[in-house]
Amino acid sequence: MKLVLPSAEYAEEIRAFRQEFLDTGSSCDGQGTLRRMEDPLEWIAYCEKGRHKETVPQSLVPATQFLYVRQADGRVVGMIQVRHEFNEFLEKYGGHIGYSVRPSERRKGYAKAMLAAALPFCWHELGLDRVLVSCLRENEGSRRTILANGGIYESTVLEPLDQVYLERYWIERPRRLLITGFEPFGKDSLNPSWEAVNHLPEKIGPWTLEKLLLPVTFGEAAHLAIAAAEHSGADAAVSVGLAGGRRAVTVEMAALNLRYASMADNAGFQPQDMPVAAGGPAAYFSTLPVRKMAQAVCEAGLAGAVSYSAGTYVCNDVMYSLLHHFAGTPVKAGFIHVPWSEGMGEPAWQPEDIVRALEAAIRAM
Ligand code: PCA
Repeated sequence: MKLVLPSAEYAEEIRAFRQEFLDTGSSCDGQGTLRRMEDPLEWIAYCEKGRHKETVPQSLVPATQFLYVRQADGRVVGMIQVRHEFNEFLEKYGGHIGYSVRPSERRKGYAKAMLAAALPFCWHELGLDRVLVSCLRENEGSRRTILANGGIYESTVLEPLDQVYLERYWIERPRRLLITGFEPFGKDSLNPSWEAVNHLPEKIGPWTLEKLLLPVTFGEAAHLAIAAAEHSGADAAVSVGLAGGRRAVTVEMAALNLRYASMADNAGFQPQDMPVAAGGPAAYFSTLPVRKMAQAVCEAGLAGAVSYSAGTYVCNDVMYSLLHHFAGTPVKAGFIHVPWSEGMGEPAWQPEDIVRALEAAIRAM
């Protein structure tokens, strides 16, 4: 299967496609003006003009029309149209994407695959971060197509022209998240931060996770985290560490340009008031939605809070270094401290609750 731009090569297929919709009285979604244009060549030329801001008819926004073609026999099984931007109608009702599968090719999973194939165009060619896709409240098939592509329901609206109810769904650009946990340090034989990170699912909402275990060593941990985030092209980097004695999972607000260790790190280094980065700013704020994340932990029925100090040990070192490195870029960074888990000290959390808290926080990013 492939998505292609309309071209004369497909003229006869386009004609047959159109005829099938007219014969069956099916709704011609995602086909632009095809219904009104008997001549496929006229429609193809119209689609081409519609792709560019300079040539698109006034009152319309630029849109790319695709044919969904089955390579085995060259049959056009579906059409999908991606609007590059919104006008008032699209913003409220029509959304970014319209599509339809020809009646004789339905119930074969083509709609789902066609929408999936069109999304990378939205992210990489159009640079959109999320797209709005709407469907008739009664259209179970379309709803399932949207949900299968990660659509999140937003609201139902009454479309005034046709007096029909439309459900609005948002599909978010998939995002890469580097998430790190730490090895044990001090007297502990495990570190619940890595235990929890290691048990997180591979995907949380729009985020695809890459996990990394960090050593509790000044400088080196930060270096490894930055290198991994760069290497994987991460959209965000979140580090997780242990703060024994805290009762809540805490999302850190800020990191200081300060290294002070009351005990040596795992490499035996014990800095006493040194900068993380000589000449760097005194502090950075997290670039994550800190308060929203803490709130999400609470809404999951667990203790979540914002913390205003990540300390001056290795955790702060990693947080500061990530923020310093990615300052001025779109890459977001931040830190979450977790409490002890069972058997380590009081207050202690069940390991699975720490996992749930992290999941809730990440989902809110
Ligand atoms: N917590 C330490 C470092 C590693 C960890 O899990 C900290 O809070 O700095």
